[in-house]
Amino acid sequence: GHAGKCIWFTGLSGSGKSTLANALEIELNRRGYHTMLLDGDNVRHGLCKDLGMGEEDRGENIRRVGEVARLFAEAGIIVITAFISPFRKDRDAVRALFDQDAFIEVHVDTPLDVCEQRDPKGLYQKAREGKIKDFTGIDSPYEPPVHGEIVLKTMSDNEQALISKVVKHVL
Ligand code: GGZ
Repeated sequence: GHAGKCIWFTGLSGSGKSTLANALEIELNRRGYHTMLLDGDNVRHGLCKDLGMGEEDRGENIRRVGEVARLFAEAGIIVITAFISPFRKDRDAVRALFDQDAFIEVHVDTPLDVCEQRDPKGLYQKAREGKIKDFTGIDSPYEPPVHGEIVLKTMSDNEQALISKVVKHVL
């Protein structure tokens, strides 16, 4: 067995968090590690379906995810999470649940204008039109990590290079 950990991806909508989290999970599984991937798709429709996108609800979303991540990590699983988690205080509160080397904060650092250009779900456009309120980067803040373990520059490195950067730090 190995010590469980939490690899916490944070970044804007459309930054590439989910793509990278998925690729990381595949790579860790290939190496024989047990993983659990938590993201909006499997959390916001279930565990957190009562929560919205205001600051307080986002805080509660991140708190619940953090507690679930700790439970899985205690069972020796490598937990990978992919949430915007825009508020530093919420990420720091999750960090405090883990031993120092068991929480790895990964900033998926893609510029807002690039995320907005990609706009895979048309959400930025809707936010600009005022059809979605409290949209991160538009009318709700994103506070980048200041003491995060890893920064991934998706504009300058390919996916393989980004994943191996995380793998080296985790194993
Ligand atoms: C940001 C929003 C919003 C608002 C809906 N602001 O890129 P996506 O679409 O697939 O992922 C985003 C997801 C954000 O959920 P999280 O649980 O990651 O947020 S947080 O960590 O802040 O709790 C986006 C979509 O939901 N989405 N409304 N207002 N993103």
